[in-house]
Amino acid sequence: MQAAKMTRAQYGVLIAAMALAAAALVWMGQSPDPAAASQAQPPTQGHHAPPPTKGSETFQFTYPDQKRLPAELVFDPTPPPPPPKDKKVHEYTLVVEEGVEHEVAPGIKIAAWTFNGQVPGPILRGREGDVMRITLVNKGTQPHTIHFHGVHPAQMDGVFELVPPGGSFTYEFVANPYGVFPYHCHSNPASKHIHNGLYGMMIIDPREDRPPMRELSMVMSAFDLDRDGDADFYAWNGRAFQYADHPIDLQQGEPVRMYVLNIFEEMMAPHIHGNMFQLYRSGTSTKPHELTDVVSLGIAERAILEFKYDYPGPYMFQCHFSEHMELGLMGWFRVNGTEKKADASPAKPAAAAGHAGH
Ligand SMILES: [Cu+2]
Repeated sequence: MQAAKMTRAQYGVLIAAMALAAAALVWMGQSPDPAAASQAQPPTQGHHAPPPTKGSETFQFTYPDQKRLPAELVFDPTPPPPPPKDKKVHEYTLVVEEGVEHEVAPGIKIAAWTFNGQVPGPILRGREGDVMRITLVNKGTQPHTIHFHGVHPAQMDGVFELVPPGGSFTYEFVANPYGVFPYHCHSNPASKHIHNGLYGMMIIDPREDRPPMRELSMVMSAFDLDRDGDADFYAWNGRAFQYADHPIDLQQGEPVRMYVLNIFEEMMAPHIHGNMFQLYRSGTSTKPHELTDVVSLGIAERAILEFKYDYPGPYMFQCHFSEHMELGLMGWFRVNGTEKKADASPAKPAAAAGHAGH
């Protein structure tokens, strides 16, 4: 589907089609029938036209009662803290399951393949020079693996040693170098295993901690529900618009460190509004490479963004590819003033309607 060229009316058709497709997916446990989806009719609502997408201020400020993702489903963007320096072994267990219900947008549920029941998988954290010991338990019906980025022996690379259904395998390596890394299943076809949800972020801290800050981690991905090669939803941390429905509260002047990873097979361009950030490409340096407000990340690329807001108010953070933003890759920082506990909920703009994302 060429969602980029859609009118609002067509977007309504898309949502209806996706709802039907997702229902079929859940019921049948297999790919939905595109023919059935194409017969779906747009929802008949009280409005004369379907609401604009959540990527626009019009939606955010004009349709406050629009269906939102339940708060309990929101992916906590706070990574685990840096590990204590005397802890030399960092152990995790990742359980793979198939057919886990995952709500990618309000009411749109897919049968995901998951690490520990979630998309993306858990945020793993260790320290340079320490041992990472990660056990994969395969509760699925087909072989799975974990492939980590970073330096490690070939037999820990998660490509050749397929873990059979009912089996387990422990990956162990010395974390090297420090930085931000993806991990994902590498079982064939990897495109299917990754797309279905088997991916996550690993943070390796330098021996000397980075300066303490409020930390956020964000995995950028997308979901192509009918597998027609064109993604239907894009997301920060696995659910479209979740931080639009539930903004992230920050404090004026509070230093923030955001770990960002693009795991999808398109270019992404994370961008924060009303601010600039210090960019640490791949997180492999403690000295910033650049002061900017947007960075392009190809597939599997990642970065650390450090910033603080000088002024209170609502600020969008988004992927600068407009289609990605309009289909879910946007959210809000609600920057609270330090002087008094100001109500920083998004004020209704007088003339900003429709002027989103720039
Ligand atoms: Cu797999």
